Parts: sequence; structure tokens; C-alpha cells
Amino acid sequence: MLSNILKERLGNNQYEKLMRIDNPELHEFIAKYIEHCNPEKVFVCTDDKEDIKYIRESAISKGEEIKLSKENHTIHFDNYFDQARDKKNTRILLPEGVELDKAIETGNRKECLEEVHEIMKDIMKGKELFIRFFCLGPTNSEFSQPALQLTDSAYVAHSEDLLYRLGYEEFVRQGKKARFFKMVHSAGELDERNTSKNLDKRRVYIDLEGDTVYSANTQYGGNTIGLKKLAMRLAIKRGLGEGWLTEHMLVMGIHGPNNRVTYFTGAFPSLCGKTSTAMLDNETVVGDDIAYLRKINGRIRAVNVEKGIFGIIMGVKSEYDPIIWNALHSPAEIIFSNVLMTPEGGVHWIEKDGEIPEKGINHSGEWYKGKKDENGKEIPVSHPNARFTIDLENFGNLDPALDDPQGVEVGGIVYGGRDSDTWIPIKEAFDWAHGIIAYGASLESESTAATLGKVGVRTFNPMSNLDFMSIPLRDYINLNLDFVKGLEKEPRIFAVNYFLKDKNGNFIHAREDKKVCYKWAELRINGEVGAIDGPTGRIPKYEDLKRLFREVLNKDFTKELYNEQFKIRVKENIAKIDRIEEIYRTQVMDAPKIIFDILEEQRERLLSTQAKYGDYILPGNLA
Ligand code: SPV
Ligand code: MN
Repeated sequence: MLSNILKERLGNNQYEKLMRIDNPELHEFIAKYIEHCNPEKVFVCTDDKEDIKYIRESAISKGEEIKLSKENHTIHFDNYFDQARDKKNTRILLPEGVELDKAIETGNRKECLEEVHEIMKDIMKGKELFIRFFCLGPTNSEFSQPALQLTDSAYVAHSEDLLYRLGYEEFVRQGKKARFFKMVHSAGELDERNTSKNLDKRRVYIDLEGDTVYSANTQYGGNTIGLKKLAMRLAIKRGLGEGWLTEHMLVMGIHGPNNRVTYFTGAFPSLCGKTSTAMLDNETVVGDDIAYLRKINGRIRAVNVEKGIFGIIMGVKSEYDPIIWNALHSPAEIIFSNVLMTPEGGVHWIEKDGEIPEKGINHSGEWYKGKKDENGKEIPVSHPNARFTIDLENFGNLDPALDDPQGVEVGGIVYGGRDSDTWIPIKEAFDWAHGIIAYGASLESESTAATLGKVGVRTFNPMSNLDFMSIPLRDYINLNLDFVKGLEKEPRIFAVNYFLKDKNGNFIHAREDKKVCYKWAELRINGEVGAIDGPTGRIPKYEDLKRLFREVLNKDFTKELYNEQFKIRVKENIAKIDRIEEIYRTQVMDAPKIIFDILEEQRERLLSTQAKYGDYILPGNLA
């Protein structure tokens, strides 16, 4: 009998904790995977401080994390070949006859379930299984999604403490009613460095029908922290049925004149400045990675699904990211991953302030300056996708709305990718559909180190959400388009680009310049500045930016620089439309006609302006 299995495998203490949750479906699921994965020991983690402490201590005692010299800081390493999301082996499982777009990796549900169960048979032998309960989004809210995590990695279980709201009491409260996401993870066999060994059997399989994700033989957070990118795919599917959105978006408050706060959400592919935008100084952060959006009382409202940051550490410098820098140097609980651990128990990463240490231990093992990989390429001091994990409560700029069950009202939505030659630094869409199609659904980004594979290739990434898409793009885009129906007030949509380069390949704006773009957008939303209608959207006027550059950054913004940054690059924009149209025509199933209409209108506008002013159009020509 079920209760016998559980009693026997859990022991009294853990059994009682589990039984406080009155949900037979939950008990059955747990019993099934205890039998299947066969751990030696099981720990049921409640919201109790002592339980949570046990998780962190286990990560250290089992060697998945190493204590650093600074109080509360630890470091974790993933296998050298397990440093990013594994797109190839991450699949959405589809029953016979169901199809998704080509760009989405899928697998036959029956076959893949068999395969992953085979891989996971007895996979936890000799290990301890941690059972954890969380709530995605604020608790006690329309947004709340309860989630269950089973994992044999104390590092994963510990990371989730810093990143998610505790949910054991929420499960107790909801009892049989809970419709929860289920995540089963095993790091698999570990090598002498305590990193996953059987990477050839690395799998991340998303079973939409079962609301379950299986993740095996990997430790990298993006593949394993079930509540992050794994539950995200389940939520996208659930939201489609219920009319809400799950977005790869930051949520932040931009502070306007007279203490006004206007909230923005922003979608950026990985390694394109999402976290550093969310952490702009003098603004407030609600979230930096995943948001749920709902229509409530005629407005779009958003919550941070998480409550912590699993952020990229490369490039974090005291000068550019003072807030993150300070948090990383505080005694807050932090897990560093895949950075260099110095012999003194400190840490170093790419582009950190100060000298690169001579040696230490990093993602490649023992490391010294000049160390080369098997292809003769120099191994950097840390992996470009190395990260830090920290609770947002450690940030002075945390917005008070983080846990508001109502979320925040979205005033503006921003889309941005890594684009060296096409989009201007900021522009505003003519209307909702234009923004969704010409900006969001047309997003491309030059590829980065956040996923395995080649860096620098221009890749299509609608709403920066393609990697997590679990429904046909057609449905996702339609859901976005329809999201404004019945709204009293529509958010404005903007596109930004922080990555424009000149002929010599140098960025043509300073990192901090983005602050001005957001201040401008905030004023636009509140009707306080005008704009110039251009062929691709509304462009800031020189005088407004000049004033904002002075006010916000105390910098002189020259007309030459404005022209260089904001000139409309006609050919590049048309080439982009050609690429995007081609993708929607050939790779997306039944792409909605409105996509082609809106892109065609944009092409016409570009061509007619080109006929008047040439290939590069200065905003002054359009005013
Ligand atoms: C991203 O790559 O978008 C991240 C980190 O936020 S991961 O958890 O790998 O998805
Ligand atoms: Mn992300």
C-alpha cells in the first residue's frame, strides 16, 4: 500500500511532514518516484528554518558547494561541459498527432517518457532525495502556482531557497485543491569533483500532459532548477488555456517626476542586459527573469515569478553595476557558480575589478593563467555563463511591490536583443499590435554563451521566449495580440538596443546611457514628451534626450551622437523584415496573417522614406 511505502522509505519524522499535506495525488506521485529513483534517504523540507538550514548544510557536506572565506558564501561547480542550458536535449513531449513549430525541440511523448524513466531508474541509489514545496508568484494570489520539486541535488534545493517563495504551508492550505507543477531531477552519478558525469544521458523532458518535468544527469541551474525555466514551459501552456502570459521578462519600477513610479516589463534574450537593466540605480527592481502577466480590472498586471536572482556575473564591475557589486560583497547568502575560487577562498570572474589571480579552481578544475583547453583555446578565469544566486531581499533597490498579490500595473513593455547594426537605441510602437509584431515577435539576438553552441550568430527569438515555448508560436502570438482586448488602458510597447556598433566594431553608446532611454519611455507613457514618427516607430526628439542626459547622467549628449545612434538604417531594417517574414512563412505553422500585414506596412514606410532621404535617415528629416 501507498502509505506503507511512504512510511517505510521516509521514516516517521519525514512521513508526518508529508502527511500534513492532504493531497493523495501528491503522495502517490512522490511514492512513485521514490520507488523508481530509489534514493537511500528522503528529506521532506517544510518552510521551517531548521529544515532549510539542513538543505544548505547538506550541499556543503556532500561537496556540491564549497564554503568560501566570506561568511554565507559558497561556490558550486558544474561539469566543464554542463555550463549552460542544453537546448538539444531539452524537449517538449507531444502525444501522437500533436505538432509544434520546427524551432521547438520536441519528442514523442510515449517514447521519451520511456527513455527518461529508463535513464532515471535507480538513479538516486545511495543518495538523498530532497522534497521541496514552493509557490511561483506571490502566495495567496490569483497569480500563485504551487510547485513540487524532487531532487537529489542539495545545490538545486538550496538554490531554490534563494530564488522562490516557500510553499509548504501553501500546499497544506490548498490540500486536495492544489494543481501543482511537478519537477523530478537527478544530477545522476557524480565525478570526483561532484559534477554530473553521464552527460551523454543528460535529458530535460517536459511533459505538458502530466504537468511534470524530468531532468537528469545535469546540474547547471537552467537545466535543473525546476521552478525556473522548467516550470516556465508548463506555465506557458497552462496560461494559454486560462488567458494569462508567462514571459521571459524583468519587472521594474522607473521613477519619474514627483515620486511617480511607472512599472515596466522587459524581455531580453539571455546575456543581453536583462539583469543589469533590472538593477539600474535609482530605480526599483521587482524581478529580473520571469514574469506572469494577467488582466485584472481592465489593466495588465505583472508579478515576479521568483524572489531571487540567478544572474550572470561576467562583467559585473563596481563602476557599472554598483548595486550587484555591493550585494556580492555583503555577507548575504550567495552561491557563486563556475567562477574562480582563489587559494584564499575568494572569487574572481571575467571583467571583475582588480587583477586576475594567478591560479585557483574554476569550472575547468585546477586553473592557472594561460591554461588551455583541449583545442588549444585559452580558458578564461570564469565561464562566461558563470552566475551568482542571491535572494532579492539583499538589495536596497528592491521594490516594495515584490510580494503584492495583485502585482504591479504594467505601464510599458520593452523588447530588446543583441543587435549590432539595425535597431536604434529606443523607439515606441505606434500601437499594441505593431509593438507585439514588429518588436516582440521580430526579436532577434546575436547568440551568447548562455546556451551551448556557437556565439555571435543572429538568431530569431520572439519575445525572447522561444527557448521556453511549449505551445505553437501562432497561439502564443495570438494570445499576446488579444491580451489588450477589453483593457481600459493599454501599456505602451518599446524596442531597445544597447548593442549598436560603429564601423570599427565599437559600441556607440556607454553602458549607462540606457538609463536615459527608460526615463524617456516613462515620460512618454505619462504624456510628458513628444516624439517623431519614423518608419519603424516613434523616435525621441533630440532636445528631450539632451535634457535627460544632463539630468540623469550629467552628460552632454551631442547632436552628432544622436544622429549616429538614431539614424534609421533602412537597408538593415528591410533585411530584417525579409528574414523575419521568411521565418514566419516557412518555419511557423499557420502564422497569423496580421504578422505579414504589419511587417509589410513597415516595409512600405521604410521604402517610401528611403525614396525621399536615402539609406540612412536622420530623425531631423522626419520631424
Ligand atoms: C537564461 O539563460 O535566460 C537564464 C539563466 O535566465 S537559465 O536559468 O539558464 O535559463
Ligand atoms: Mn532567463
